[in-house]
Amino acid sequence: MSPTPYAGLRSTASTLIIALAVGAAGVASAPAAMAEQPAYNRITIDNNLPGAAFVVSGNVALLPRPELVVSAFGLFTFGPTGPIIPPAGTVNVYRRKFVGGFFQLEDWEKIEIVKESDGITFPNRPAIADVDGDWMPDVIVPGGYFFDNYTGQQRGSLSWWENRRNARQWIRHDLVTNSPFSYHSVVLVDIDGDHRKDIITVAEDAGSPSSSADDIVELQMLKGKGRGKFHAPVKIADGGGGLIEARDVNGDGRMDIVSPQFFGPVQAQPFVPAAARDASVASYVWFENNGDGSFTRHAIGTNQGPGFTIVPVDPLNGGPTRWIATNHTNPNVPFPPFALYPAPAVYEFTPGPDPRQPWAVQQLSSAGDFPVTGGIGQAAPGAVAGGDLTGNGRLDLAVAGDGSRAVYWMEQQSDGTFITHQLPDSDGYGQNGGPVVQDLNWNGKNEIVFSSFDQNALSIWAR
Ligand SMILES: [Ca+2]
Ligand SMILES: [Ca+2]
Ligand SMILES: [Ca+2]
Ligand SMILES: [Ca+2]
Repeated sequence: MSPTPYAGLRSTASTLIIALAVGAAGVASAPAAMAEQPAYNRITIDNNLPGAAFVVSGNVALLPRPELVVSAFGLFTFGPTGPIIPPAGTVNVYRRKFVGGFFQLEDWEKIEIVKESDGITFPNRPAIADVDGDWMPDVIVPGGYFFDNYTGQQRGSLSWWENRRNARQWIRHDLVTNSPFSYHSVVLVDIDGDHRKDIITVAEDAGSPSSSADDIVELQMLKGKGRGKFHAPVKIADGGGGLIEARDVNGDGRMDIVSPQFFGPVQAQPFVPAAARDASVASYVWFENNGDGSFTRHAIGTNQGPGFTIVPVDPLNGGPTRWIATNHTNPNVPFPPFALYPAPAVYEFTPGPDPRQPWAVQQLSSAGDFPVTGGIGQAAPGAVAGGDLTGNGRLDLAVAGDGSRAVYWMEQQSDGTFITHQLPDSDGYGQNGGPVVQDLNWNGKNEIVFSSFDQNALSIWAR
């Protein structure tokens, strides 16, 4: 549980204090670099983004080049009982400027989508999608802090922001306001096959920071009416959490939902005998779309501790989707359940012939790749993204350290194993949002984008 921006996702009130107090302490060195390691340079495109949180990319404005959409929680202040959650954050789109006939990675124009005056508490991972069907991508913003309800506040929200004037003007549309739940991610997909896109999300109320028994986590659907209108959210299954993905996992033509689990029963995973671990205590799950409005939750992996993310990566040269996952743990904490979780790791999951059975798992990272700074409240790693970073046609990974206060990339070797490298100039660049792996400047090489809550920054690593 680290207080990242994503952070916000996994922190407790007490841990947040510690985390913020610890700040950017020392970070152990990553393993030695390989001879062929590309030399990355860090380019900071915003060094004044208080509470920098999530980063996504997409083609928001006309011209086929990607923009960055970035959320930020705002400025934290400190009261007698610890940090005070900022009441309002921001969401901005960064578009590259055309300077001297070139698009340079250094030159970006920042346009506000969600302003502080809009009063959105903890804008989490934005989703870029055409909500109203006018062919212009819009931005959906899930919001809220998962311990809010426990402290008597109900500031969870879902809103979408209509793209006007080629991403220069954004019209607010509220879907959910003043919710006791927090929302961290959404997918816009026609889940029920009526040819209207629906919103699927996970609602989380983490209750008391000191108890996982009172957590309420449920998969919710906002059924689409068309033209950007939706019904109120309804619960369609128990569990899941955090950052969800939509894929047709079992190939039956119906879209399913894949999710990590962090809050709730999974926190007691070590106390459940391995053979008895079902989907409720699984680190990662998928929700099978039964086609009749019901969803069945299946375990993907049941031995990784609290899950942070699981993402589909489409291979570069065809072949099946690769599922890459991270847990979120801290071996520094000497007492259970924390001490019993597996160490911070990046995993790959591969479904067997029956994806309803737990998937084969392989650990891609090595012991000690993501050293955590600090005790309870800190955890690693964070989110992960895939892409070829070396230009040799093999899939590599970018990994947020989060409570391991740096950013990393994992280089795939010819034998399929991975070697983890810390990106240069990232000591203390902790509690990261992103990564985005994309060729932003069309030079044939992928860049890596991370934000840092610790440094209030948004940076690109380029080579
Ligand atoms: Ca639109
Ligand atoms: Ca629908
Ligand atoms: Ca399916
Ligand atoms: Ca590039």
